[in-house]
Amino acid sequence: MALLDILQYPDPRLHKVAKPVAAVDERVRTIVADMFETMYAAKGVGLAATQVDIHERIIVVDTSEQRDQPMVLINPEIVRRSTDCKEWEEGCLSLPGIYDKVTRPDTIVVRALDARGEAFEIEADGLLSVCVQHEMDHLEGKVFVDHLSALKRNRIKSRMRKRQREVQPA
Ligand code: K1U
Ligand code: ZN
Repeated sequence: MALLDILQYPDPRLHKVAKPVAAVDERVRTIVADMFETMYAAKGVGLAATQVDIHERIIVVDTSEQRDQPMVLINPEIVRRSTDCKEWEEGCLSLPGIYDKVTRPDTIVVRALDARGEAFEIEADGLLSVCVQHEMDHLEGKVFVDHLSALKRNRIKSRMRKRQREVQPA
């Protein structure tokens, strides 16, 4: 297994649209294992392949308190979303320390392939629902700050750029 580098906003590669996985094989299972290692090490509850510069439709999540319920979603599709929406405070491993409120459908039904290539469907609510929607946005090249006003987004962009200059002086 390997720890992967997580792209930091505003890296333009975070805005690439991921391609469907053609076959769930050993190559894909290695990516999944590396993504779990990276997500757990970063103390995240989810990670999309886009964030580790792999532009394929792969998501890993674990929203359990014990961190013992890993879930893989390959080629995920939302087949149903509730009309009622809920506001949640979101974070992102590509924007460490930045949190803001985003409104999304409360409940979703998602269809995906697991790590064996078998199709499954889950109904998600609460943090799992928010997390899966946030990760599916990543696969579309969308970051949670894209849901905020341009004013807030530009402030966050400046903060991230300043932080990156301080870490890596030119
Ligand atoms: O995509 C990511 O960068 C992972 C992200 C998932 C997420 C968490 C919360 C709301 C929406 C999406 C994170 O894991 S952020 C960091 C985190 O560990 C966390 C934040 C809020 C609640 C629980 C965990
Ligand atoms: Zn994120």
